[in-house]
Amino acid sequence: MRTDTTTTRTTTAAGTTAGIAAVRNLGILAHVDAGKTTVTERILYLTGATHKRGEVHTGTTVTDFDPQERDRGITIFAAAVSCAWAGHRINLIDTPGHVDFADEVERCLRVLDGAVAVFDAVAGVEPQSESVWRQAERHGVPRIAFVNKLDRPGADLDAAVASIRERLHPRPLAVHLPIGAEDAFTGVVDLVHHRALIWDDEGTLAEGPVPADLADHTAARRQALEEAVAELDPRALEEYCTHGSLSPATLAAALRDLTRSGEAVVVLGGSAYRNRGIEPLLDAAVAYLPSPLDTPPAPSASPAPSAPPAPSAPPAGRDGQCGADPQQPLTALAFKVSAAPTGRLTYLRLYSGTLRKGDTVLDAATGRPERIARILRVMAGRHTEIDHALAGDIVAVIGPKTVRVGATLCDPDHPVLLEAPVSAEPVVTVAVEARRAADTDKLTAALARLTEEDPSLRLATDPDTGQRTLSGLGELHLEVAVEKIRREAGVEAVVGAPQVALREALVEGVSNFTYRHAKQDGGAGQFAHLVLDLVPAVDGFTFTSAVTGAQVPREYVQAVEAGCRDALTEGPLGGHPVTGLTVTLTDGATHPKDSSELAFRTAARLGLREALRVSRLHLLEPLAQVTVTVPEDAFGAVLGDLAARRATVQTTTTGHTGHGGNGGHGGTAQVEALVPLAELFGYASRLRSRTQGRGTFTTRPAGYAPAPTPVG
Ligand SMILES: Nc1nc2c(ncn2[C@@H]2O[C@H](COP(=O)(O)OP(=O)(O)OP(=O)(O)O)[C@@H](O)[C@H]2O)c(=O)[nH]1
Ligand SMILES: [Mg+2]
Repeated sequence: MRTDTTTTRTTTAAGTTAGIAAVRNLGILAHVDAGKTTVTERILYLTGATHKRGEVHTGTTVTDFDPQERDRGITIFAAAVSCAWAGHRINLIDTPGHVDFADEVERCLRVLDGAVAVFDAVAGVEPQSESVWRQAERHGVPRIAFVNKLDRPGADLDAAVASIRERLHPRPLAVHLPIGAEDAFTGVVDLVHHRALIWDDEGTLAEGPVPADLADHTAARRQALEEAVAELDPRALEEYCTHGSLSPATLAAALRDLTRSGEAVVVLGGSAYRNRGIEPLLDAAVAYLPSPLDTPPAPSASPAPSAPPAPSAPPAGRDGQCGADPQQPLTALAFKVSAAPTGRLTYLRLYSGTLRKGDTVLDAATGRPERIARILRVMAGRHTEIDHALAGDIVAVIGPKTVRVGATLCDPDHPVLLEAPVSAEPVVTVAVEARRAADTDKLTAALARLTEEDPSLRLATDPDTGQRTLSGLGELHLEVAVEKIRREAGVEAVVGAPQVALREALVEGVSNFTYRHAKQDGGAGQFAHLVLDLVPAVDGFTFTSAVTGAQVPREYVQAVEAGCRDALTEGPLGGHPVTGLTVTLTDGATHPKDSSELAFRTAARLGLREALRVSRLHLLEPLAQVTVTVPEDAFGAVLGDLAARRATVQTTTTGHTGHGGNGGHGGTAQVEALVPLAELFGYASRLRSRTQGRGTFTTRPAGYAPAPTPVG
């Protein structure tokens, strides 16, 4: 992340539980271009973290600081910044909206306690908003919704709320009513506190009574809100039944509980670009979203077999206990590493304990000690050095040299391993080589550094050609990676044509496949005898054992499973990963002297390889769910082009006037289709030329399907 910054030194207030309760680890999530970075920028301005409002289109925002982000006008790397609002510390993470960087969002979601989901008031819920919403749901991260761009022609808060209800959550609770529409949008009625919030052209907020012409509308909306809340919250119901209405305090308390339990989603409105709606958004984040104390402790995993220390129990749990206790031994997750050659920054979320400058901590997975030379709070445009950080906080540290993304850093006397964020499997591969042979080593080092920062990038060597290959989540992902190497390491790379990552799936297995591994070349021999059944499965790989301990001891059975996994990395059709099968160990035999775990693992690897060679498999290719939005006059050409790309068209909608579309002035059409990813290379520029730049499309990974058999 930022490395070109000055460092200032400050002292911190002594940490208390009250201090932790005032922390909000907040993510900004949405579809590409909904306005996340603009919202973040306005938050930093309002909280005094910056003194000017940067803009995405002029490349002057705090969080899109990478030169590629500024050039492309999109967020690529998640950026964490701290600021203060109403006595609270907000650690804000601006995330990328483009699907190729979804892994970055996934890692951030692991360390967030709450999120603001941003929506475009014209487009409503867009495909990638739905994806990140589900991602947040999987992580149990409570959300509030901000319907942005209410200044745009065609903006409609009610329609956006309806699309949230239809696609994301059955209970969106709008707490704002817009004042003025489109270009004349000037503010909102705050239904909870029954007041008008109006911003002037400079973005200065004035609070006043609800305008007379909106009184009836406000009363009706307030009553509807009270009824919806009373229906969900028992305490509110009691008050509503007794008094026929709810006090602002009861309403706010209920909204907080419903947000945290996920039973309802508070919806606010505004226009970040016009500086309208950000103060109430911050107030709502502080009031409704949880603090680290309200968040259950991070899930811990069992230790890797190679990890020397035996991990202890994870930090104290929910159930009335503290989710983030500074007195407990240290546990922290490294969720982001910036491995720039000028200095390595490791971003940590502290789950328990206190981290002090100069501490030596343990990387639980590798067993390596790491010294924390400096602790930094990342502010807009600079870093503030602090001498300690408490449970619940997000900070960056300097010192650790080898910590990778997903590592747990903990107290060496209390080792614990947190579950690492799950990384998406790469679907696109390119061959890369240095333009000048002399740069080959430099390129390899730069590529290796990139994969440390971004585990969804994988580096390999093609077994046939010996070429270095880089795999990632999409064309843009790889393009950005190669460009980063050029800019930061000064190495020009030649990149091959993109290839999709294929898989091999079992169609018809074999049973009673016998394999005997016996080696006798002086010294200790190797002996293992196995009988395997291979059966197709819907997805993935499952191993089962039907042998008794007398036939094959338990530790050898585990070695057999490990050996099978080794074999599945390269299938018989073309060396692609193998999936969609269940392997059962049905029989086996050992030798009193020559059997070992190694012998069984080797036997399983070689045996399953052979069993796969005599089984029937087919190739699978990755699919993408594609939403294309185009002007109606280009619809026919776009459909024809999709058909030529082996698309399965699912729905088509014509005569859009905005909502769910790209916000054009009527006459837009939308196509939803499943398209093989291999057919989408270069689609962005093709669509641009077919629609004179007016078409847009978004993709989402949609699993795998059988690939057509190559002719000849
Ligand atoms: N009219 C209008 N435009 C806005 C508003 N907020 C943001 N924009 C514009 O929308 C575009 C995208 O805004 P960003 O803030 O970069 O959106 P983002 O969600 O961060 O985009 P990615 O990070 O690339 O996913 C920019 O041109 C903004 O100036 C708004 O309230 N009204
Ligand atoms: Mg952005």
